[in-house]
Amino acid sequence: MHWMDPRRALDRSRDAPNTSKETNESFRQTTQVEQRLTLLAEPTEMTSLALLFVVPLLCPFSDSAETNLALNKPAFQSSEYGDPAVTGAENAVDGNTNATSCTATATNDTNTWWFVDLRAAYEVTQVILWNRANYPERLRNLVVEVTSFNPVTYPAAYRKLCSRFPGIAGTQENLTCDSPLIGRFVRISKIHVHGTSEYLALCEVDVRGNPLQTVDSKH
Ligand SMILES: [Ca+2]
Repeated sequence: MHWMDPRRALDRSRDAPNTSKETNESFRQTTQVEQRLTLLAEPTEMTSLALLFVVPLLCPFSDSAETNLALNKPAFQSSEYGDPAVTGAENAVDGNTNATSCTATATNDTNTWWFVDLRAAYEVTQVILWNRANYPERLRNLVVEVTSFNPVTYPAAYRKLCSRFPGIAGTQENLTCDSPLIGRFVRISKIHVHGTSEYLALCEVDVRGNPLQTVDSKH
């Protein structure tokens, strides 16, 4: 009795020309199974890779652009015209675009602004403004900016320009950012001519964009 390397024994059994009919049939079936497994393995691996890297990137983006990111988020303004319950900053994020639900700053405010905290960083692409039909001049000569820093806590922090709107806003103005901007806060300010006092009034602010994504190969 002598020792034989198992790998050589397997090779010899596959190559043996005079094995029994039963052995040949078993070998043929084993080979067919191996071939089928090989054929199945390639598309299965490719499909898995596609699910890992493509699906997580595409699905959230396609839905998010249809969502108003500002809806019911915390909002603030430079001053109060009167009772905040009537003309407060949150009136611009309550989902009501009518003139019955608008903001207003104080009479003597010469540096008016309003901003919403989206509560997370987004890639902001568009800001839609709704103006009131009566006193439309209260929404004019506007600057729309996006920043990662709270404009009250860090008033000197860098703000990225989304869009400028000269003149009086119509009932609805769709302002598309010159390029998508990443940030958590969307700020709207009014350019006051020679420091004059003007109200800033917004009936609704609708912010569109995409959540920030990180590639996660585990999902
Ligand atoms: Ca409103």
